[in-house]
Parts: sequence; structure tokens; C-alpha cells
Amino acid sequence: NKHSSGVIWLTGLSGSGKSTIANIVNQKLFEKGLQTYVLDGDNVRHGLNKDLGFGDRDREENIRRVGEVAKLFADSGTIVLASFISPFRSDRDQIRASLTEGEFVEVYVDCPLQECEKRDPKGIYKKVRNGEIPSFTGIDSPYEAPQSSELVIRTEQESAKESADKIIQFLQERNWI
Ligand code: GGZ
Repeated sequence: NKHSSGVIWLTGLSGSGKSTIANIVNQKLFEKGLQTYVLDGDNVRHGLNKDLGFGDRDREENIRRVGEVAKLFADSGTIVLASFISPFRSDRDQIRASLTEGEFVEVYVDCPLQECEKRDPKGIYKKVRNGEIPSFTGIDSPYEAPQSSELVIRTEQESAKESADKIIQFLQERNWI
């Protein structure tokens, strides 16, 4: 008996590879005929959470709302891939607690700040160093790494495809898919 719904929560620094991995997993699950959806800053911060910025309180509210949306999707039978920095442990734990046991998989996308900054896929760290973006996670805003996530993925050491395969394998072991 398969689960086939729940929330896969990817947390990590900007540029750590969360969205890339989420999109590969999404594609692979889609190919297996499963109902999936990716939630990330691109589709949430421009719409539902347009009113929120990057202060601690706004990040907390961002993650709270995203958690509620993810829960609704999961209730509808969808596998949700949520890709957010989600820097605060307590916010992530609240989402875990709001879901049925086993329906929340926390994936720590672990990558050293120096490597994220070196990649700088959107040129955002450059702007941060130029003083254009205040309260940036890992620089002058905190990131609380998970202490007991279901999975830790070190993107400095493996490709996005390998990371995605690890998540798929985990879901298979857990009988989600
Ligand atoms: C962190 C910021 C900031 C600040 C803009 N701090 O790499 P990106 O650009 O495309 O992804 C980052 C995204 C983070 O949004 P989240 O909703 O995931 O953040 S949180 O969970 O903390 O609420 C980054 C961009 O927004 N961005 N300003 N100050 N990231």
C-alpha cells in the first residue's frame, strides 16, 4: 500500500541547489504517473506572499503560509516538493507537526556558503556583497541547519541528478511510491 501524498521539504542556503533538485524529482515522479507539485519562491513570493519581505517575521510568515498550502495539496493526494530557504528550525518543525506522521520528509540541502557564493547562479551574492541586499541568509541573517532531517544531501559532492535519485530511493523505501 502506497502513500503517494505528502510533503518533501527542501531547506538550505540560496544557491545550494534546492530548486534544481526539486525540479528533477518532480519530473521523475511525473514520469511515474504521480501527481506532484513544486512550491518555491518563484510561484509563491510573487503571488500569495507578495506582501512579505526577508525580515525574520516575514520569513516565518512565508513559511507558515507555504506550510498550509503544502498541507492542502497533500490532502488532495499530491506529492509536494517545497523548496525554500526556511532558515528557522521551529518553523520547519511546526509544519512537520501539522502533518500526519511520515508525511513530511525534510531534506537538508547542505552546501557551504563559500560554494553557494562561488556558484552565484543569479548574481545575487554579488549584489549582497555590494550592499544592495540586506539581511541575506548566511551573511547577515541566520540559517539554522536541520539536526535530524530524514535526508542530508551534500551538493558540493554529488550531482543534482544523484541527489534527486537519493530522494526517489528514500520515497521508495518509505513506500510512498
Ligand atoms: C535570502 C533572498 C533575500 C534575502 C532575496 N535572503 O537564490 P534565490 O534568491 O532565487 O532564492 C532566494 C529566495 C529565498 O526565498 P525563500 O522564500 O526561500 O526564503 S525564506 O524561506 O527565508 O523565507 C533569493 C531571494 O529569495 N532573496 N532577498 N535577504 N534570500
